[in-house]
Amino acid sequence: LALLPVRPLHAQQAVTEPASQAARDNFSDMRFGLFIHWGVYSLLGDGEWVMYFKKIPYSSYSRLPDAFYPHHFDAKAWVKMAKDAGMKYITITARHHDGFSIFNSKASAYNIMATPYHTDPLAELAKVCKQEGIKLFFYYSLLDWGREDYAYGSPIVNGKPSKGDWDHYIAFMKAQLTELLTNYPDIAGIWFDGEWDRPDVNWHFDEIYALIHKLKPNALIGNNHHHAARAGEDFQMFERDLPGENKSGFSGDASISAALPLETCETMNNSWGFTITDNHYKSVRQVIQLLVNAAGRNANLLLNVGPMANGVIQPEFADTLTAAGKWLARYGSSIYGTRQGFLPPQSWGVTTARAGHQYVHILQNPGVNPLFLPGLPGKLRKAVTYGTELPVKYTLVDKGILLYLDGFGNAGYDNIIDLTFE
Ligand code: H79
Repeated sequence: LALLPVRPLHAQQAVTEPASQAARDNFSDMRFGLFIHWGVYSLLGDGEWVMYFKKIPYSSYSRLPDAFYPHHFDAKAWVKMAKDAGMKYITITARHHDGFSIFNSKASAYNIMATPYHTDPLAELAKVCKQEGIKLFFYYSLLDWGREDYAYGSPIVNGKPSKGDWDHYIAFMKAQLTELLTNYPDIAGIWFDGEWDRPDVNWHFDEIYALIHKLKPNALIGNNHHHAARAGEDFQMFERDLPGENKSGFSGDASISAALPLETCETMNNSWGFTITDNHYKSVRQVIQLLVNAAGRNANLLLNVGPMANGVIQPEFADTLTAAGKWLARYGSSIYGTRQGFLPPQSWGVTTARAGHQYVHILQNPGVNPLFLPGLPGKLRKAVTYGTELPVKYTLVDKGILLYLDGFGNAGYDNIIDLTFE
């Protein structure tokens, strides 16, 4: 009798068990997070791509760690800022494309312990996040401009290395991810970026994702590869686009995965890493509308700041975030824990839904009064303006509702109608 063929053991081990639905739901419920880009590039004040765009040879760039001493770094201050902004999680760059690890790593000497600071800021941040009930995610670059095994093919590395060692690079990343998931035991997930640099290689994501979920079954995995989500990924992100948009040019291939939590990442100005010349600060109105527009598309907003090398988050960011936090303290239940409401995004705004409520966010004057909303999702019990609880005049019609938008303000983010259903 012939034996039935069996799958080799190593292939079985690589099967990815996704994080639980509850972990994914909790992620969506948070709706607002702080993205932090911080590394030795912050010293140069020209963004995290400075090595690439200024064609800085790796041999020169790698002098930067010797000058990195963030004497004002205060994890408590960062976490407090995030909490005051109404944010529920933080995603910070553990290692960006320049290859510098801002954490204590045995797998690479090019890390924070090689700086005069000689202290792991991620350990401190993880401790404070846990104390304060903020979830912490690590951004992790797949692309590396400096390592020989990666063999980045650009003049910035003093000529293309003659040969890479891809297996070695994959093993290196697994070693670092193991550090990140075990040395910071409460880590909530990994945010990958940079895959688009090498479409020609096998990234071994089956093994990498399986490793992450083996070490921490409910760590959420996202990968900013600009395509539809792949097996083993727990959330889908859109860089500088709301789901369905493609302003960035990155989201063209990213059909929306209805099954997964969504996240839009944007930044407070036009830069990720600290950029001294970038004063294109988003206004409070822009930030709140971005958050509302994301929630109305079923997405979280991961909003970035690039702290200065000294560890300070500039007041132009912090003040706006504080104002957004004041808005959330008042209107948060129309955002946290919601999902896209009964209407898809409209020219005038969006709807969000939670526990018997539909929140109609009027972000700009619809130009018509009354406003017709088609297809109510149930029997309406009452309609009030959110916050004041004053009744909103309405007429139920055959196929929906006419809402009379009388006495509405012009701020563009505080006209919310709370519809309660039986
Ligand atoms: O971490 C932040 C950025 O550094 C990283 N993702 C966010 C969250 C990122 N920025 N850009 N990209 C990823 C893709 C960049 C592609 C390009 Fe280029 C950089 C297009 C033009 C410059 C490299 C050089 C690829 C094509 C030319």
